[in-house]
Amino acid sequence: MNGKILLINGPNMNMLGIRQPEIYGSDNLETIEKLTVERAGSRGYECECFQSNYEGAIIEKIHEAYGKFDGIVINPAAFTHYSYAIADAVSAVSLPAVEVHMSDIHSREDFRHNSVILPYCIGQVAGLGKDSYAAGVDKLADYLEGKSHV
Ligand code: CA2
Repeated sequence: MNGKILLINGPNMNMLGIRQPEIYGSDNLETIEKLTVERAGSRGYECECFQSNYEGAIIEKIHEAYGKFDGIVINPAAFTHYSYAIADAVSAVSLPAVEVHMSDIHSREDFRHNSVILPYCIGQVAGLGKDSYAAGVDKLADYLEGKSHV
């Protein structure tokens, strides 16, 4: 294996810390990426970070991950709820992926309750704020180390 994890953040995540801190907290994307890189490092993995507001760019990044990364931590943001194209990309590369959300999507608006991507992931972490990312890295690292068969 390559010892590498890919972190993907979807649309509007570049607005974190700028608007709606009551929902998503006051940390910005840069801080979240730094915390994720640190947690991955503590588990022995390099972590590359990618954010895009474009569905096609996210799909191409997932395709590029094939053969280069051991797994993916992804916050698909609003695409979580309707992008069958991103779901197909995750399925196509057959890499273990963990879906993460800062907010508890299950206690918000009805349209946020469902994820079309989760069926192709090994698990989901939601509602821990920025800590969802570290928990997502741990879930993925545990899976890669054979400690979990979720
Ligand atoms: O809780 C999460 O992490 C979400 O993936 C965040 C998405 C939302 O569409 C998902 O349902 C849950 C939103 C991304 C950030 O959007 C912002 C909106 C306003 C201000 C700052 C960020």
